[in-house]
Amino acid sequence: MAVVTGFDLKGAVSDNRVASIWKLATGYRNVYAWATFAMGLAAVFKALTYLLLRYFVDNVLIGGQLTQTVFIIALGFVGLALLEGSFTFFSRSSAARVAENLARNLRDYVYDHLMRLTYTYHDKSQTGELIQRSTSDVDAVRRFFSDQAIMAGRIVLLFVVNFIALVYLYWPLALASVVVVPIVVVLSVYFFGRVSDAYEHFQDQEAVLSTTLQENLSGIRVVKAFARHDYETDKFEGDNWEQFERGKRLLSLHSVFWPISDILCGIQLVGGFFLGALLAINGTITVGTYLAYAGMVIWLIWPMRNLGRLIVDMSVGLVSLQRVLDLIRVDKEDLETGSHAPAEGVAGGIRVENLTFWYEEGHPVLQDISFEVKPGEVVALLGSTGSGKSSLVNLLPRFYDYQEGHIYLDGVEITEYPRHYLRKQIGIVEQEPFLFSRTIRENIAFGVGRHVTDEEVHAAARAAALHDVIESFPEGYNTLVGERGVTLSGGQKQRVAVARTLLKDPRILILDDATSSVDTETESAIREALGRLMEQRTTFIIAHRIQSVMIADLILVMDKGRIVQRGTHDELMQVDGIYRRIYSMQARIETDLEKELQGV
Ligand code: DCP
Ligand code: MG
Repeated sequence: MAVVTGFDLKGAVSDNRVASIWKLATGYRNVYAWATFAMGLAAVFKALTYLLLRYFVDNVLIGGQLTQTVFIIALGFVGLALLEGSFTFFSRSSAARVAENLARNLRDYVYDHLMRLTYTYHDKSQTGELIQRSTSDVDAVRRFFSDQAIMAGRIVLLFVVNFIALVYLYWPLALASVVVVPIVVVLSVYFFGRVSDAYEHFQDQEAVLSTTLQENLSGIRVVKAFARHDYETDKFEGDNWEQFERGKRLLSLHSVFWPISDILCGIQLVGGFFLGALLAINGTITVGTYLAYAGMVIWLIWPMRNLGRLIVDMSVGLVSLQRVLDLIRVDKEDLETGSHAPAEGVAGGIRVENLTFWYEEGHPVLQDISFEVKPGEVVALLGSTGSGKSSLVNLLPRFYDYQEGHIYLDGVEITEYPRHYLRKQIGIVEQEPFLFSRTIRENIAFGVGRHVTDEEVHAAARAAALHDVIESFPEGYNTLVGERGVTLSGGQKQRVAVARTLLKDPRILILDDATSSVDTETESAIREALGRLMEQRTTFIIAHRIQSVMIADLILVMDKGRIVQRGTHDELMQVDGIYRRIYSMQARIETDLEKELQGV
């Protein structure tokens, strides 16, 4: 299973971002601790280099004793440089590796989480927004853990170590060298807030842009058919312009902040050099101390300069982290929990009692539905568009949860079954089938969690009256289907979806308008093939043609979320009602058509 083990991010969701980061780093904290330690050592070796420099200048150079100590000191410089370099390298590379791992896990987790969110959540959310959170935001989080976390450690350690070393050199000079620190900190914190807001705005707009783009690309046919290019292009330009404005605002914040912080740090550096020189000239400190100071103070200013950059970058990382956590916060579907999961599968008897269901409170789409099907029987649902047929069958695999009443499968309420189990037992041909940009074979074999042979795939395709069509393609079963299957016709797509469900071999089969896009002849071919396949399984058929529903053991005629008529074809033909009206209408159209054809 694709679930990332030991990485339950749900636990990392906290209102406190620091707590979230701490939890996210679970399992990686040791490496970070080592990286920090190594970085601290590197900083110490750097400071030691300057102390050695002081010794060299004061005791060797000025003392004028050019003996073999010079070589020892030279070796000391090389050794310290090597040590500093190795520890810096070790620290950075281990942190980067860990951050890549963390980001990979996070990406897997977010993807897995997206796949497991409820239908209701996906109904309401925009694809572009979700894509952005799982790509660009996750990447910003990665940068947070690889660059910024390490940078934070480096800044703190370099500052602390060099400050201590400076205090050791000559403490009044050390104090004089950190005068601007409070100003830089206050400034950084102020800009942190401003940049966070600006970046959040920027990301929100980027999500709007990706959603517009994604919708227009999937709906390109509609845009073209209604000649709405200009309108849609203008709309995109408007959104893009807004994105540009927000990006500009973000950049202008940066362009104000950097010069200010650079000027402050520059003044501090020059002031320190100057003060140190004065002290050296009047003999308060030695020349060696001055040189050591000049070297170290650069590494004291460096953290100060980078503190601002770090804080600003971090605000970006933290905003993205928040956006990712907000997504993770959404409850996913519980696929596994459930007390009833008989290993031998289900028989397929279904009883619905006083069922009421709504998507939005106060607007029930199904009301007071009751009926019963024995295992292996066929139920047909007939009714006007929007009467709730798809909604009713979508409750069976628990895509949505009903509010009132009961649905029993083999006498056990379906809420007792784990969703995963239930969905293995039920095969559904969706009203608007979706095909992946993979080969036809892969699309047909999609729902089967095991290796399938060519014979099995061909048998399923034959049953869906599709085999000959596929064979006529130059690439046969290896023909690639474009996104949303644009290279196939509507009827061909439907038949791929039928084949896919048949191959899954479910106990309960749901055909939601599965033959709406195929001609009458093909439909009867599929019906014949399905007739054999439906024999041992409970089947729900939603169809508009009487021929497709008349074979059913039970026909339910629906209107506005209620069952208004029920019975077999013969029973329903006895009474004056919607069913008989639809029948005679369709029969009339057909005889008219026949007459016309004969007249030709
Ligand atoms: N509905 C909704 N949210 C959804 C799906 C549907 O609010 N995610 C609403 C739209 C309709 C009502 O529920 O008002 C019933 O929709 P169905 O899809 O169940 O209707 P049918 O399947 O009967 O219609 P059709 O024959 O057009 O497929
Ligand atoms: Mg429908």
